[in-house]
This record gives sequence, structure tokens and C-alpha cells, in this order.
Amino acid sequence: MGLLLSRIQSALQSFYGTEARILLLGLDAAGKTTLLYKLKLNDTVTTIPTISFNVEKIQHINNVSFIIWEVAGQGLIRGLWRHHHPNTDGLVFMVDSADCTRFEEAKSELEVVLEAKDLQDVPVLLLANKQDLPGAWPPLEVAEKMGLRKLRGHQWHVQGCCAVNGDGIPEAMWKLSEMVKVHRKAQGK
Ligand code: G3D
Ligand code: MG
Repeated sequence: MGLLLSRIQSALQSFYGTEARILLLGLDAAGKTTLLYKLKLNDTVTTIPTISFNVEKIQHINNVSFIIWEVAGQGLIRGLWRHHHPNTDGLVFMVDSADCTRFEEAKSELEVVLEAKDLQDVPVLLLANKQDLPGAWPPLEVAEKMGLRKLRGHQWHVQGCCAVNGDGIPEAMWKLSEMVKVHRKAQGK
């Protein structure tokens, strides 16, 4: 476990010098809270719970700040998502890879999110979570189901993971930081 934490921490440090504002979305039960718990490490974490969303700010030892917005995926509050997008550097969309009955619902939520003006060119990291479960769909097939292969105008990457034991999380954070850097450079930041 110590090794995993240090790998996650070192992956997050690859955001060095970058104030990254990451939007973390997915249907309920996709594993978002479990992921946030894994990412918290020992750093300062401020949680502002409201009825509809949590904002978590993670302060790292190298003064790298990494902000994650967790917005519950119920359709009822979907309308609120558009108010949380400004200055987003990256979108992490999490899917339960073992629940193919909800792929279509997840896909349409992702489509709605990506229609937001502020998210037109943000990098998208798809986390094909729950790879430990029997029957979990392989990451590339989950990406296909989410329509990512047809996505234009965004860098995107799919990573299989298990938020419970942390498998795939360091790799996902490395890739996310790379994409965020490319994106910010393109924006001249
Ligand atoms: P959410 O915040 O997206 O709504 P949660 O999702 O983080 O609350 O996770 C929902 C349930 O899925 C939790 O189980 C959690 O333990 C489980 N879960 C999250 N990630 C994984 C994973 O990678 N593998 C497995 N097997 N389970 C996972 P409970 O039982 O607490 O509802
Ligand atoms: Mg949650």
C-alpha cells in the first residue's frame, strides 16, 4: 500500500507548476468518492459538501494544487453541471465497467457534459473502473461504448482501473497531467 501511495503521489507531482482544475464526473456508484479517497494522501484536503456536489482541493508538498469537483451523476442535478465548468483543465469521467446496463446512460451524460462551451477542448480521461470485478468490460471497449473513438477536438485517454485497490490510478494521473500540460500550452498558459 505504501508503494501505491508513493506512486500516486509521484504521478500527482507531475502536475508540478500547474494549478490544475479537474472536473470528476460519472454516474452514481461509478467509484468517484472511492477515487477521491485514494487521491487524498496525507495532504491538506478541504471538502465543502453541499446537497449536489463536493469540491475537494488537494494541496501537494510541492505547492502543486489539484482541484477535483465531484458532481453526482443523477439526471435531476444535471442542469447544475454547466455552472461548474469555467476554467476546467481536464475532465475525468468515471464508468463502472462491470455494469453494462448503464453504459448508454453514462454515454448520454458524457455527451451532455461535453456540449458545455467551457469544455469544448478540454482533455478527457475515461476511467474504466471496477476492472477487478468479473465481467468488467475491457477499457477500450468501454471507450467505444462511451463514443470516445468518435470524439473530435479533445485529447482523450482511457485507463482501466480499480479505485478500491488503486490499480491503474498512478498511470491515469500521469496521463492526465501530460494531457493538461499539452492543453495549457495550446492555450498559451
Ligand atoms: P460514487 O462516488 O461514484 O457514487 P462510490 O461511487 O465511490 O461511492 O462507489 C460505489 C460503490 O462501488 C462502493 O461500494 C465502492 O466500494 C465500489 N467501488 C468503487 N470502485 C470500485 C472498484 O474499483 N472495484 C469494486 N469492486 N468496487 C468499487 P459500496 O458497496 O460501498 O456501495
Ligand atoms: Mg460519491
